[in-house]
Amino acid sequence: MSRTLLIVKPDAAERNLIGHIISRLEKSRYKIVEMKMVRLTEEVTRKFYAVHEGQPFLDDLVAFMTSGPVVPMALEKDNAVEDLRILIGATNPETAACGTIRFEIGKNIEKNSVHASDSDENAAKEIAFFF
Ligand code: 3AN
Repeated sequence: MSRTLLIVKPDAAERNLIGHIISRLEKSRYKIVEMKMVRLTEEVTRKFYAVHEGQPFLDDLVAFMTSGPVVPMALEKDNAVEDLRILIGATNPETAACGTIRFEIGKNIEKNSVHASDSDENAAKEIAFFF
């Protein structure tokens, strides 16, 4: 078993899609081991996205992620990180594979509905960041 972190982003929470995302996760055999609804501050969001420091999209991303509540959750499953990246699809919903969560409900590259850790190392860091 391994763990990963998923965040339901403000665009999905605002459209009442939290339950839908949880259902997709549970049907894909993820066990929710931690979960909470939080309103992120600018400071916390900049810390979370520190790897994107200097990127032209960072200010917009921070504004978006602080625009409404988000739902971080720690998820457990075999091969949790890799399988979740497949389930959510590419960063840009326009190029995300058919059937992925971002293909299904993502609006654009910024409002792409969910975040998921991209490595086991980052998953451990991101879970510790929120829980
Ligand atoms: P992913 O969420 O697929 O791991 P990252 O970590 O490269 O993608 O990017 C983090 C977040 O930053 C994305 N989820 C997206 O909201 C935003 N983002 C990434 N690249 C761009 C871009 N070129 N323009 C606007 N927003 C972006």
